[in-house]
Amino acid sequence: MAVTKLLSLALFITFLGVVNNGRVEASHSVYPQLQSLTAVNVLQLHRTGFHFQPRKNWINDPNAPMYFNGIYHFFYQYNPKGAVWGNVVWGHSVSKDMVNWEALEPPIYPSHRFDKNAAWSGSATILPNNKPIILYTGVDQNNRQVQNYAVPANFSDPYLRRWIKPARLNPVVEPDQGVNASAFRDPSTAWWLNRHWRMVVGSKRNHRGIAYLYRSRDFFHWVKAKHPLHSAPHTGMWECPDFYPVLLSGKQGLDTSVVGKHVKHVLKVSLDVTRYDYYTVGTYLTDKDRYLPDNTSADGWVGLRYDYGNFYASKTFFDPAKKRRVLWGWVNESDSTSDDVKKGWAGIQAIPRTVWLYPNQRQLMQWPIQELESLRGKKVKISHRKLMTGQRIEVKGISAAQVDVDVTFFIPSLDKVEPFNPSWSLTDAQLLCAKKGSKIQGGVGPFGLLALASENLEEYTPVFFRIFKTSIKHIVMLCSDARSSSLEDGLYKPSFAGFVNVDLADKKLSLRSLIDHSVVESFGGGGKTCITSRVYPTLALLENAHLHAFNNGSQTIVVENLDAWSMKKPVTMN
Ligand code: DQQ
Repeated sequence: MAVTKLLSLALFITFLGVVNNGRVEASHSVYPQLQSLTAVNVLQLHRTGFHFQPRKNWINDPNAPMYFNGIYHFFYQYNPKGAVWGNVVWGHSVSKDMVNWEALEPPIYPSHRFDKNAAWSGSATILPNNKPIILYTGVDQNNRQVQNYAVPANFSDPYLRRWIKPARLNPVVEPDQGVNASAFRDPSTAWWLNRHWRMVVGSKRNHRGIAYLYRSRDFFHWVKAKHPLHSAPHTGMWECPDFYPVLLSGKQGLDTSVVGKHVKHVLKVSLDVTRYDYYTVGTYLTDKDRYLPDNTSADGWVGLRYDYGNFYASKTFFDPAKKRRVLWGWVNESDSTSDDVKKGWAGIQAIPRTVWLYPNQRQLMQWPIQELESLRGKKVKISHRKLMTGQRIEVKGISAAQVDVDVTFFIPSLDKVEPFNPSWSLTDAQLLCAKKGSKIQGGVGPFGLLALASENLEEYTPVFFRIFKTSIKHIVMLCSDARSSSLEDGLYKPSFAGFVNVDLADKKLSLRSLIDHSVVESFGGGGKTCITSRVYPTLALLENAHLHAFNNGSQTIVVENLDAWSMKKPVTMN
């Protein structure tokens, strides 16, 4: 798409996001007549088995994930009255393993002049005396977006059920002159440096996306820095900025305040224009208090994504118990609003993922938290099986609608790899996936998994690789193609895709997919490229769902090893 076209699209969508029905709002679609339509029945059909979701109603952004005294806390944007966005309060669930969850009462909701019109997204910081504090966006009585704080009412309650928002100091940050008061939200976790706390708030000026930087000595009085931490032209509103250090090598996570030569920094922004999450890897110039992405890391929608599918408004936190950084992301529905209302629920969270820097220091790696494996039940294994052109191997003996499958493919020969046409875009794998799909025969590939397949393949979601070559290297594409996922019309069925940066020296490619009734969450190349698709089969349901490995390339592929586990449901899920 030409840049000018993109810009006008940005303008248009951003405009839609600011004013709708005369109210200031985030850029979620607003259906006033549906917002408070209480669900009579909660339809179970496409509900997930092991993904986080509340019992009913709408859920969006993850908020303030944190670990405190042996308990993981997870907050989220939640409509307690209906299955579409609106009436948003903070839901709250607690867990000892991020697999089993117990829902508590919403602790943060509009109640004061500084959040009279909404209580939107925010983040937690653990103060040095081991006291958690939350910063969140309130929409105040004048419809301005302001930043407020909330603290636990009673630290001896292990679940931190009640939170208070002291009226004396709130709001702690107001939009000053020059800041767009209807695009000023989602405070990050704060970090401590040179005797000051620092945090960023997402914003935009015209089409420039901005992460405004604020400093404070006491967490209650914040001063805006002269320069933002970072900004980028033509990227539109930056929602939910997240800024954190990653070790140069190793999987261990770091506290958000760590700086030094042994780390790089990551800045993630959720681009309102495209509704995907993008990150850059770079350097935090602490003397200038600015972040500089590496020249291998592009800002904006040509840049790296956490997930090339349905994944937005994500947030990480440092888990001191397991010394890891954990990523949460919201996975919205791809069905229609009327379907959501019928279902009585909408939105899930992706499985929490451990994130770390890949040794080439240019991208992150992501992998489902280890605790998920506690839900693995019956296991099936397939080893050293050839997949000739057009062949499929069915993975039998597991419940294919609720399964964790991890496969390593071996590519005997790369001689017949298809040339990469220079006219194809290297920044838009989705377009290429749409063009090539899972059936058009290539040289090496398409090969991969057919998830949620009906018996006669009327429905299936292929997650697969296709390999191309230029004169200098191989290009590996991972697709998660929802176009044949359901016989139902009128659904959003995108052919999501991303490139996987691997050199194929060992001629192996791995793929893990978490398949859970209406979600297929995939990790290619050991977590280099992730894609989450929402799908709504009509036939491939429960015991009528099937799982296959397939190869539609002209070259034989070997399933070197495939492990599949039927997944149990958590004992408690909200
Ligand atoms: N959702 C929240 C906002 C945020 C947006 C409102 C991102 O704080 O910018 O529900 O999905």
